[in-house]
Amino acid sequence: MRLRRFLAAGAALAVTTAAATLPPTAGPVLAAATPAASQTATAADSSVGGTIVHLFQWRWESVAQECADVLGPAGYHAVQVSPPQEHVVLPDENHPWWQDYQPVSYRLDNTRRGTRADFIDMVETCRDHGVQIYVDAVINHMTGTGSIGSGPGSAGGQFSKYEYPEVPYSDSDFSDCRRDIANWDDPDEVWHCELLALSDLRTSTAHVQQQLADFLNDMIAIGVAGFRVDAAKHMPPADLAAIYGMLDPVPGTGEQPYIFQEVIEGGGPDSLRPPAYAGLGDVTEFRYHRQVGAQLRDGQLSGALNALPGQMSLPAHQAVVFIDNHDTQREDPSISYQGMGSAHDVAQAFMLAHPYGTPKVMSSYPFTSTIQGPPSTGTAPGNPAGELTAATDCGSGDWFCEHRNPAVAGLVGFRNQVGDAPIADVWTGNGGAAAGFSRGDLGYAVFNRGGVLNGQTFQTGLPAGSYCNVASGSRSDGDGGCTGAAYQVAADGSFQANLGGDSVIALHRGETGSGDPGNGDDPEPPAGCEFAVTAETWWGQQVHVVGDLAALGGWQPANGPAMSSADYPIWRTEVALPTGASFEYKYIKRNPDGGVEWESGDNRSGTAGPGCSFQDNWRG
Ligand code: LM2
Ligand code: CA
Repeated sequence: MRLRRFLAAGAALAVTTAAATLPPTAGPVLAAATPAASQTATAADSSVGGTIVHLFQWRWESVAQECADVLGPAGYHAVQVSPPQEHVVLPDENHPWWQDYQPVSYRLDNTRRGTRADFIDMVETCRDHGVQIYVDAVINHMTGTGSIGSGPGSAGGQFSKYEYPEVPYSDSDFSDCRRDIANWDDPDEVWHCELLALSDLRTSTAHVQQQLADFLNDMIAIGVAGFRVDAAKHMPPADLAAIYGMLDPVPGTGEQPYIFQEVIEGGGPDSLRPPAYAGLGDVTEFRYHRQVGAQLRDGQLSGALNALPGQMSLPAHQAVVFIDNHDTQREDPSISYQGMGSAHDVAQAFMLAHPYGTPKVMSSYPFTSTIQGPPSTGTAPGNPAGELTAATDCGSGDWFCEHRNPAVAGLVGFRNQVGDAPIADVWTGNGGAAAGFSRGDLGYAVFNRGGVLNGQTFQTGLPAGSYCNVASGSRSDGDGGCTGAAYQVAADGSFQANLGGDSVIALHRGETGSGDPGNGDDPEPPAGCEFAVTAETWWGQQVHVVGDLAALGGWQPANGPAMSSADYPIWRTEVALPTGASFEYKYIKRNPDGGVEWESGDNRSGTAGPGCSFQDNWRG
């Protein structure tokens, strides 16, 4: 069900052919609450949406700047921003990020991400650059029982649990079941008891529905074009249908806001599963993270391809897909940028190139504790709102900015360029750790989570020519050359390449250009990096190097390259790593019985390049 234009402004630069194949601007939707209606595929609703990026916890000023500098030019369609309403303030827990998920009122006046004026400026600036704002809408509940039981909130509003005079809500506006959900298979409990002890709104009443619609319409009037509905699974579809039905069209486009609902698939009856909500708007497809994400993490590219779409719970046009989100990063950290680096980029790039679902790119900040708030220059209580650092300063180490990495940003443009062109020319290799496919005759992308693969030929549907690898650069405006590698596609549509470990090559018609060296060879062969560590061991122990690149075992002790003891007590090995890759690593001692001893302290870090050599001392 599509409510939005597929192409962001940045993609308008792209070359010709795709335009004809792109879906037209779809008309308004909603209202059709029956799943049956949504399963009738039409040309319009079989399309999937443009790329969303979740700028988790970014301040409004930084989002605005990013729309202008990065997101618009790269072709991102929308930004999911963190909840903007007044929330609890928790100095005792050092202002965790999840303060935002405990609303106190629906005022946008003062969160640590900025003021209402900043919010309005962000929406307008982004819109001017062709990027929409989607708000994370917390409408199932208000505050919880925790460190703070009463106000003031971030904008000064008074409250206590079940009493929120600013809205206003009072005791009778909350569900009768005043305890945590116990039976997750019982829809009545899941809908009407408390999630995490958060006061559960009686969303079936006219008063509550009106307050929620007023809150959402206030943001629509500002120009907000869509919503992630937080904890949608905890509200009956009928209540949601009533609320969505009260929403105004988005000014400017006249379309109804885009809605995607967070429904985490668990066990339980069909009424609690994603398809039950899909008639109302799109739905998060957690199987993508769980199944496709895990396979990409484990280097099973062919498995990831095979899972789509058959092993998903939703048809492509109703699913919002992601490799990780702000919750899974913390609760199920099996795949995220933290610790996975370039492997995570490969996974997000795969998601962008594949036509299944509306992709949501995660952009996050490093953390050592799961509750840690966003990077802030002030500390509580001296700076109670917590002054966030500028997220656009990606090099400072405060923010990861995954969405800027070439393999991610470049694949956003790829996705826009290929539109809904079908998958073709499927290739898998490297023992299933690499896979590639065409999107019609508009683009070709290949992904490798295994080791280096030299001199491979790939069959594409592209016309002969010289193409920029958009995963490593773009066409330079000055001389028509590529800023990264270029590949020559021959008259029969094939090209040859050396595929680095943990790497992506993506070619499309919108980014052609002559390349350096211009013959289709990867100009950056993998670098052989030497690792040497002085480490005393007992007889039978074996030293390995382990790190976040696939060639370093992806942090799996069993997969890290073994080192030679020929120069004992110096242990040595040489490992081929993707040139330019920054990585983290550590040494481990493996005992004959399989037990592992890690060296102490922080991860070590390095960058692969010509002559790379790392001389270290074991840290006991
Ligand atoms: C979501 N989707 O349905 C969000 O994606 C998720 O991040 C939210 O939880 C959750 N629903 C509620 O909106 C986060 C965070 C929780 C945190 C809540 C509320 O993951 O840890 O719960 O926000 O701030 C915290 C405490 C919890 C306590 C609760 C109420 O961790 O132990 O429950 O506050 O005080 C007693
Ligand atoms: Ca509820």
